[in-house]
Amino acid sequence: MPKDRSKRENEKTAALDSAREKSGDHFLTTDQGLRINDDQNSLKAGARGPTLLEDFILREKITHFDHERIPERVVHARGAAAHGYFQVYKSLASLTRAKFLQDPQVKTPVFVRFSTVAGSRGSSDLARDARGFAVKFYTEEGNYDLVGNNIPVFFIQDAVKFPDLVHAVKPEPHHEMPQAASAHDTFWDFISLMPESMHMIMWVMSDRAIPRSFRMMEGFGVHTFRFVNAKGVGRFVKFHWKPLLGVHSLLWDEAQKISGLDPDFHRRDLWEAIEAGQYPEWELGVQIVEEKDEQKFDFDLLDPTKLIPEELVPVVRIGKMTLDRNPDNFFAETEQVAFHPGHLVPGIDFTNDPLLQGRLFSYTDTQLIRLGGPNFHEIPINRPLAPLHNNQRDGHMRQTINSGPVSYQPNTLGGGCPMQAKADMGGFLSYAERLPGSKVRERSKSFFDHFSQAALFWRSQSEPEQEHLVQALQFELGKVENLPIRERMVGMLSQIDKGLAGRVAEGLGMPVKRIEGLLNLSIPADGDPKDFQPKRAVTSLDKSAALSMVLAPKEGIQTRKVAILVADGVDGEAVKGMQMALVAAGGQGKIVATRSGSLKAANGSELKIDFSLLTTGSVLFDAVYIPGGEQSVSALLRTPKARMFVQDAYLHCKAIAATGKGVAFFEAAVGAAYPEAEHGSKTRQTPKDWSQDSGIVLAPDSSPKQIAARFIKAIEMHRHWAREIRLASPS
Ligand code: HDD
Repeated sequence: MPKDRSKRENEKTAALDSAREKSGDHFLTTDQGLRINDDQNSLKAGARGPTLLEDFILREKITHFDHERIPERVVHARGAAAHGYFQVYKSLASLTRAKFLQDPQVKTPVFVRFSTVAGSRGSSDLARDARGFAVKFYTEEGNYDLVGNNIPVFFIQDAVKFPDLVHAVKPEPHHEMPQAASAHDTFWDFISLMPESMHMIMWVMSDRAIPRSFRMMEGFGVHTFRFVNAKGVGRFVKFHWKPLLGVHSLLWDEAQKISGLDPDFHRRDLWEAIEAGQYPEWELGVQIVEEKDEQKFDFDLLDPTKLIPEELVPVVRIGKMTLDRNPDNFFAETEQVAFHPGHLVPGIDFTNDPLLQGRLFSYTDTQLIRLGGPNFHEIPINRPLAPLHNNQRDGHMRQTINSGPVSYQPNTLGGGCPMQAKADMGGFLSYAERLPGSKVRERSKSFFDHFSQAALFWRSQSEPEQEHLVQALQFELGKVENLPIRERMVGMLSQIDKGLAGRVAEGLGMPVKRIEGLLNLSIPADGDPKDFQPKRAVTSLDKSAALSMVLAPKEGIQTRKVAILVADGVDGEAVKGMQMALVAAGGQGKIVATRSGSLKAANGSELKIDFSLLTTGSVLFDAVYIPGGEQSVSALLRTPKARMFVQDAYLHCKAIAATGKGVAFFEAAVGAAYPEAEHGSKTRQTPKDWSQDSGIVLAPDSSPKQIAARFIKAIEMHRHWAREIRLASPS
């Protein structure tokens, strides 16, 4: 915590303490306010006798404890959240009448919860999974919830399939395994029979499903929504959140190791960034499509398995969200917050996307069981800032004391209040869409192209991203025990791209078999299956650069965490010099040593150790620096965990710098472990050979000052993928 911040906190605590002292507020009480005289012993018949039923203090305490848990969310159970605010850049009056999107001076408070989908509350943050990205805007017209994910499409097209999807991905019911993982038979059994899920599968098998942090992932509203302006003119809109720190991910090997070292990695990262004043920021972007253009795409705007490529409709950034305050209490806020895609404000409306329509039922229903009744809107985190007036009354845990006899409408006894509000008084008017059609249980024919955008995603990935996707599919399908499921999946992948299917199949040691007539239960009973078979992938685009993380522009090293690997006798000036350079560039240099406590540098100065090798690994950092110092380097050389630390960072394609004798350590640790890294040669020659390895900055005769700029540039790239490609195919 910065110094002035902790001083302020201390002053606040002291003031609170003295206020409490005066009011007697510091005494322990029962829930009825009775001051408790002894909280260490229950009431007994004699010091060695039985406990008495009369002990109402014991009973109250234990009863409350017994009821502390509420049902966890059926999906998105594991999450972390923060408070902040949103500000629009300029008025969007021409597009929407939503008040919070009119005035750049207005700061609308928000509460944002990030989550994984499949795992339980106590599962690891590092699961391969979509991440929930749910934002509650407390606007003056009522709460607006944008309940999205970090992936712009979804597995299924119709909400009626949601329970099946979730049953398939959750732990298998007979033995409750595996936790927070899709790599098992029931998930892939379901998916291999659901061609519509293929686009989403490409995303969840990509590195997007293992983000570096919540702060470095995009968010998407997924469905096409509607903006409606004051004149009642509607336009289609897709929502995007663009993180100002860029979009970055982990490698699967890292995710697995971090799960052991720090399963709270994402939660901790968000918490610590906010405590350190490094407030995470996202820009809200919109893609706008005029109503007349609804049919101009080669996909259906109402189909949630499709995105609108940014090359076809650009994302316009309309405002910024900043998260600047951690919750005070996890349960009261993060656990009890209740989101709902149907929490709308005037100026924003739904479309007929059948996934969205089904969601509109599910979210209220789930809060009734999770939060215990219809009054969950009165829980502080869910309370709108806008005043509430209606005739809803009573029910479990009602907080509001409504006065007077009138709880109906129309009335005269209450002066006609509360009254309906006309549109110009802020009343919500549903968009008056014309709805031709008969009542049918049917999927629109325009929803049946399941492979074009999956193929677009695959083609748009860079070489390393494609390789990671192949490896993820090999991992997941490799865990599937039923071979026909694997076969069906590989056959399905071959509809996206034959090369992709071939590579996955090779790892699984099986051939790619064509699946005749894809099983697709969404074809109507009287429909001719031929009419509903997915067409050959056609799209007006060959590639979409926006779909690749590797190709995205990289800017700065703000908040990136660099490990400075040291032992006693380290070159103290080098440590300080690098720390200063990193901090000046917005990053952090943390001292990682062979033990905890503090250590003595060669110049006699004392350095506080931030992390010990006993509890950390380079997977928790973005880059590594090894300073010189004879004694420090020889201690590191004798420590297998220190060698592994740098080897891992190398394998994970991170930036690594070394100065002085630190270079010899790097050479000994990495050169010995990966001799093939040196451009195919099996024998190492001189240290300067490494200079061809982008991301490796070695300077035996230089100070950190001389190499800091180069190192910082290397960290900015996030990863140096050429290394991975070379390691995978030594010549
Ligand atoms: Fe959902 C929670 C996002 C489809 C039913 N969903 C939930 C959360 C997020 C999403 C971020 C967690 C909110 C929080 O942090 O409390 N859900 C999505 C997205 C979807 C989607 C982006 C597709 C575009 N969801 C979806 C469907 C259904 C649900 C089709 C049911 C028909 N979702 C729920 C739920 C949850 C939920 C059961 C569980 C806990 C909760 O609502 O409050 O109602």
